Amino acid sequence: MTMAFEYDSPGNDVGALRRAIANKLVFAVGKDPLDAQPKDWLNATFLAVRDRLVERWMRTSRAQASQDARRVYYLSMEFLIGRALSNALLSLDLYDTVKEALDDLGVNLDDITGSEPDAALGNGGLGRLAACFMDSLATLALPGMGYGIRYDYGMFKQCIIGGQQVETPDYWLSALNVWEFPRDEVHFRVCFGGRLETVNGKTRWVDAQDVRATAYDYIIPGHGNGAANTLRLWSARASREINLSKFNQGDYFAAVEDKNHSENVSRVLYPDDSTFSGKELRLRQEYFFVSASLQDILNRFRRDHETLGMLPEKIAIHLNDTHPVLAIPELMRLLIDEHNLDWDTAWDYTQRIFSYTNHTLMSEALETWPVEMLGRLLPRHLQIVFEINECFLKEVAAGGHDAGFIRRVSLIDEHGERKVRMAWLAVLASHKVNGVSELHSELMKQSIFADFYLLYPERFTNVTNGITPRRWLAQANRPLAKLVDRTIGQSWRTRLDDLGELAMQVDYPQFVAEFRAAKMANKERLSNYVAQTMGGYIDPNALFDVQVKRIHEYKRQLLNVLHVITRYNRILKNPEADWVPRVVIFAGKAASAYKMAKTIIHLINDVALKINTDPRVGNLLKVVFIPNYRVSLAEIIIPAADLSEQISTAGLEASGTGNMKFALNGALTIGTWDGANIEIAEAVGLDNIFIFGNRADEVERLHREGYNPRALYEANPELHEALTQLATGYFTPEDPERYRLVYDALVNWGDHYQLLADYADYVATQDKVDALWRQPELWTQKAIRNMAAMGRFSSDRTIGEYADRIWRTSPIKL
Ligand code: 26V
Repeated sequence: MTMAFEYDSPGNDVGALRRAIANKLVFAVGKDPLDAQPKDWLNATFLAVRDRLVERWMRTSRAQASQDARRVYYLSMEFLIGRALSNALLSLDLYDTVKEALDDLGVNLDDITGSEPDAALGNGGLGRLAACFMDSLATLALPGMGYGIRYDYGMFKQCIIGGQQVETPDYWLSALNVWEFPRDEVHFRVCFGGRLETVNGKTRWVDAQDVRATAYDYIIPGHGNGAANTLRLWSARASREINLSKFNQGDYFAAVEDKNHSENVSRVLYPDDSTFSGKELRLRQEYFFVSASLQDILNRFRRDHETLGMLPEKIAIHLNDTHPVLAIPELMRLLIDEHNLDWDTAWDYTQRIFSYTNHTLMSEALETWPVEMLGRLLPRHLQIVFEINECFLKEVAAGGHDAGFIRRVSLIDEHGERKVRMAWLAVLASHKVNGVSELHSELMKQSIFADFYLLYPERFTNVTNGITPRRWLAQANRPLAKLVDRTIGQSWRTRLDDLGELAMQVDYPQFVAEFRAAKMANKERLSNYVAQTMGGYIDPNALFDVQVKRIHEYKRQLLNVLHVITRYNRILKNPEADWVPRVVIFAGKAASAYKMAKTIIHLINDVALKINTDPRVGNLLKVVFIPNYRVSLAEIIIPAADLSEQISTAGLEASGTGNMKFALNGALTIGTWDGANIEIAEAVGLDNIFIFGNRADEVERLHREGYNPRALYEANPELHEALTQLATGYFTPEDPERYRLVYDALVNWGDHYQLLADYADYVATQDKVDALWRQPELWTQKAIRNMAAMGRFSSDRTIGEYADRIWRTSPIKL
């Protein structure tokens, strides 16, 4: 006879949590409270909080299985999650309770949350978007999960030494990794290499080498809805611990080397989101996680269904950019080779299952894998891609298209070394393809996918990005969140449109004053952070002008620097004038091989050093480069911003999501007519945002018809002065040539990102910013209007659109 399965549901009052944390510290962490370090308290608290999520998690899994709703699988090489503890506490509404429980134990919650490492398994916008999407999927109780890679090393840590970026590895997995559940029993073989054999008309992939993908599960809590979803990340294990024959021959190191080699697949995140480099290890990573995920998905489906007949009704697989596109030939292979479906059925299923999001139009980031490499590593997949291409090109030819068109749409680029065009494959195999802002989705149809748009216009759509208000307001900005709660209640956390009610508050001086006080508290917090980590004082009364994002030429941190230099020159010429004191804040990482991006960091620091130590300037202008930008640092910087710099060359920033985070936290935007800036401008009204510069069509026209940056340089005295200072080593007399190439790139080599074309308008618009800052009431009213208009930019709205229009799935009942 079996006993009834009984366990203790954990309690949620202060006493229960205090005992739970104490128990975890002693019995799970194994520490005497007298010796416990902050890290030990963090782990104990983690484990206690995690217990409060597990029931929801199990209930959600069961509900998903029993209701047999269509499940969404979000495939992404990157999930830039950040810290988990505060987020979990907020989702359970246990923040204050746990704080009190820890207080009773003599421990400060904010001290220990600060010692949690970020899960930095992503580069920037694309990875952070995936993390916001996981939060919204769970909060909307949608049946779905994320799949990715459990990198041993995440995004590198950035130090600034002598003004320059130095990278160090980010080993984020500590010995006791309390947030993940290792699932040793969930593992799949992933094969590489080998050759193809045909037996009785059936293709077999033989003599391959394999690695084992092992699952690690992460709980993604829904906000206040009792749901919790799963993020499953794969880690590589050697399929044999050591090579026994080598071991027996006495070559211990060679034996262990093999193991290392296969486990290297999940070792490290590629820390570059600017250029595609075609490294074989990267291709292995892509296939590794895609193959394991698809085997897992099909396994789960077959557990609950007799046949594969319902597969396309019951699952949707989303491709976050082209990085997981090998999922397409992998699904075809599994359906045909392992499950005996015929080609046409497999292709029909594939097209109904997949959808794809494009995140960039920049040609240097587009993935194209050499046919030679694909054939060597994944011979069966290459064969399938060739076959898809053959069917497709036949159809295109039958449609009467000419040879030029056929060459352009072919999945194989035949210029020089033959390459597979992954974006083409994604579009061809998906029923829906979306861009991430209105403008980007339009440009996508007119530029890279113009030919495919002609063939399949109904496939193309837009889903504008969004951000989770839980992390980016409730968690990051407690002073402002509390004010909003007091004023309109808490519903905005899951219905961000409710912030609209704040608009009327602009007429209530009490609210306006409290809004300003919240901003001031956040600026003081940032000022303290800067003092503690870098030394040096920044005055919270100054205007905080902030540009934080990856360093990339198209994002134009250099344009910002040109404005800083201009402002410095103006102050020196007229030190007694009534200047608006500003602190210009930068942060962001440069890809390690991206020379110009690294030079820009160096320049910012050199300019900062000169300006910050110039007694003639004093507090009128300070420049700060805050090292090691990451999610947890963004949570400190963004709430403290007065001005948000979103100044990419129009047409080049697909959406931007930082722009939304700043506006939600009561900063005003200075930005170009690009990406989601446009939709933000439409939401807040042109009176409440600073737009400048050429629009995408004008940028494109200048590009086509020729553009003369030198003429602009010669015609504008302030621009001339700033650029000459760069060229002649004004900021670095000890090394006068240091920025000569920067000058050349702008003045002599065509200024590819058209900084000089926008310079004058940018500087004039910065003057308008100053003018508004002198009217603090008006400034704050506009900031409030910005915040009030951010409803549309919740990732709940974004995910709702994906669910309705692309995945065709709906929430489960809990
Ligand atoms: C690209 C590459 C290129 C090759 C190797 C590795 C690698 C890794 C990541 C990427 C992603 C580049 C695309 C990207 O991050 N796009 C950003 O996506 C955001 C979310 O949609 C959007 O807000 C940003 O505007 C867009 O730049």
